[in-house]
Amino acid sequence: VVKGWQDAPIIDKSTLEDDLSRHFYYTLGRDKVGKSQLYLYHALALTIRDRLVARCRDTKQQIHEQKRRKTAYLSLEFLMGRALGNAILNLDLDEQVAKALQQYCTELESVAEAEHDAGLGNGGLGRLAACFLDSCASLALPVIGYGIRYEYGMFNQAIENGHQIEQPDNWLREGHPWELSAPEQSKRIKFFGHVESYTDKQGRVLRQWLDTQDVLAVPYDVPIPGYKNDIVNTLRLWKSEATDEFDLSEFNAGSYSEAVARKNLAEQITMVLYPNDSSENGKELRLRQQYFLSSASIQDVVDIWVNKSGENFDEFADYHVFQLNDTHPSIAVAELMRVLIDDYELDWDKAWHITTKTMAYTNHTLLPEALEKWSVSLFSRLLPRILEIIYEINARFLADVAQAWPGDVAKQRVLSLIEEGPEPQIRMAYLAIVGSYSVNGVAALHTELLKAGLFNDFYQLWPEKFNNKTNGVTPRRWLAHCNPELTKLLNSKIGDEWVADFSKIGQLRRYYDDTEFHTQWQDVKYANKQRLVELVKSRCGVEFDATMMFDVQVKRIHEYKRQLLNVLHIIHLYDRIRQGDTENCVPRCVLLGGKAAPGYYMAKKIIKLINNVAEVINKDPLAKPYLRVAFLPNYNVTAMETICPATDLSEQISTAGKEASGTGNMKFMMNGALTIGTLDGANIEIRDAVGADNFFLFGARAEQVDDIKAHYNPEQVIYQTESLYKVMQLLESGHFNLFEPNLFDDIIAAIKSPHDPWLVAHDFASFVQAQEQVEQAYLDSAHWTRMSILNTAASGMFSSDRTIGQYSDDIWHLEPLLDTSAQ
Ligand code: 26R
Repeated sequence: VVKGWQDAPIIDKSTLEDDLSRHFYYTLGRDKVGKSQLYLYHALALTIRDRLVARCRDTKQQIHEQKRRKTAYLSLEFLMGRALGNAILNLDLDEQVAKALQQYCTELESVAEAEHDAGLGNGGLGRLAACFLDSCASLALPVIGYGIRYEYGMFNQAIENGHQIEQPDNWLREGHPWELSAPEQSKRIKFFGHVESYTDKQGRVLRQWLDTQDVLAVPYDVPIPGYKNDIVNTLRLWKSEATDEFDLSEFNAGSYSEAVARKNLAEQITMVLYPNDSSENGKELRLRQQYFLSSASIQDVVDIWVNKSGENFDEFADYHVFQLNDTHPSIAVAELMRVLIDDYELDWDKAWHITTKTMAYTNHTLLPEALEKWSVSLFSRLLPRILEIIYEINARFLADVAQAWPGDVAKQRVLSLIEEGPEPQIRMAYLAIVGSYSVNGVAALHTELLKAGLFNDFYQLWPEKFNNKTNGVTPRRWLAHCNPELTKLLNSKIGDEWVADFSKIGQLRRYYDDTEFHTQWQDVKYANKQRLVELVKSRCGVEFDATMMFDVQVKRIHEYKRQLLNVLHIIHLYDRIRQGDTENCVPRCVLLGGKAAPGYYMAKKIIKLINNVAEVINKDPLAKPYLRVAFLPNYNVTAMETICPATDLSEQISTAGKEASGTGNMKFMMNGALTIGTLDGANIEIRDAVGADNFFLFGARAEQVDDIKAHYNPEQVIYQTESLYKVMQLLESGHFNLFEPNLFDDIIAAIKSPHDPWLVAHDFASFVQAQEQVEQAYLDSAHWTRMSILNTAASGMFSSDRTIGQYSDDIWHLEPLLDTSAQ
């Protein structure tokens, strides 16, 4: 503490109104004439940020003064969505904010609309990271998120003539009021160059990485408030910038302007998020992003350690964990080795001991095409020193393999970090497993499949490394914030403790048969459906009706998620209506939404099919009373906040064994939707929690899939299943592409192919049957309401607070910080 320095002034609730007007009129320089929701939003965000910054400083101080063990959560994606509503909820400022906004004749709901989503992620994996940050802060755990500050996040999806059009997401254009940059803590990141040996003063031969082209990593800190506990953690996002060095030859040749212009290359690294969540494509810029994030974050953690404890690393592993969110940042394993060996001159064994005591890896997918591999030749050019280290890790690892399987050369080949072939590749998942003390899957089935299949050899070698951490979602954003009406109702019955301790939601069971409560429950759902009706009307131009059943599938478009199966069912319903078979028909509105990776041909075709089918059905007056279909463009976090509270039926229909966990399934459940689903990912645990009677199960099981594939004959299945036969007839007749001949030929062929890995035709009949059970159940509204209540009541274990508690207990071993809110 420097004497004579003024302490930060206290900011509190009583000054919120004044702060808002100060920021509006002075920080932003606006006035009544220039009034706009955008500037009000910015002024409010700055007002809230002031309160976050103060607590963030205190939280950091606590971590540093007390020399705390902490976790660095490394992720290429953080799908944060909007921050304002969440911050107001967690800081308990609702009433203050409402009052302050009255002065401007407006309300929070309308001001909040001005905020752009921070869409720095593709889907499940990125949103999980965001839920985890909320839970870590709410549980007062010292966890810092490290990610990339992409200039352009996930693309905006427009639909033109039924096709997906990608538009850039310039989310920073109007400014990002939540972040604070700290340029003085920038890191240098090395690329290219070559490696040489040298001999140090003690005569040891060491390696140095020379003639590199360096890039600066500049940190931008985003505050992460805990729920009503005065803890504010940090999400540190790195932006790439050029160093001030010029290429000397260019400079001397008088090409000053060209030399300055070349600085752009450095800035490209963090320009855009790769919108791929399906197949890995090996682009050099993506590898640069991965190393950039890993190196900056490792350096940051090590710098903080050295500043406090000096260059002694004996206790480093007692105070640090690096959690790797999939293999994307797995190069951190080699980078930590490099920093310890090259920068701090530790010997290999010591460095390896520290690395394998601090790294932990989470796997998020079993799909072989999504497993990352990087070509050795690319590595040797871009990161020559890192490649050397990976070779050395591999040599030592293969010696262990030889010990475990004596004389088995084939084992060494299949387990090698380097896949041999015409273009040798580095297997990033293997690097992550070898370098980590913990390897976890994201749902029980997923972890079992990892152990039995993909990673079986590693499981035999190191069974103790493997563990499961079933995903969860934060009940703050996904219930308290997005469903205020239900929150009010819940609070009136069981109090509000469930927001901080979601295991308490189970108390709701007491009311599952209370008829007065049923009416209230139904009223809330109806009001939420009304909000979704508005959204669908304005975004899709389709008229939904809140008295009908809302059947929803929103998620990335992928063949394994089987939006196609959903479409076939919609066509089946339409066919029934046209045949006059409407006696037991429950009127329904079907909503689909999701983005396709720009290079994923089939996924884009599926979007077009959904839109064409929707158009035919929606303009048929015969269908109108029974069936309406919409595709919501640009599905994102904010859209989900309106969608999940309004959903009756949640579609979780992936081919069994393919969806690692799913997290949308949990958001729907919390908000009282019933699930129709396969025994896949966390669906299994959802069904176990709520009971088989309250879940609509269908389809092949994971362990049956291989057998079915061995004798699969979809043409025969179609021929033998009348309903499917009719659906395929309609589709093949061109009914949904009258003026676009052959448009859906590839989709038809995929369904009919004996090699269809997703078994769409196989599961159709079973799906239709389960949908008929849904109709039966929905017709009895008291029965449906009971099941709906039970779903919310049984969702306690799907809070990410539970998940993070387990990460902390089993992997991280963190102690909670002091809750200072009472003081
Ligand atoms: C390598 C690159 C192309 C890439 C592959 C896959 C980039 C991004 C992904 C995203 C994957 C890993 C993903 O989002 N997986 C999802 O993770 C969720 C959180 O664990 C799960 O709920 C979900 O089942 C899984 O698909």
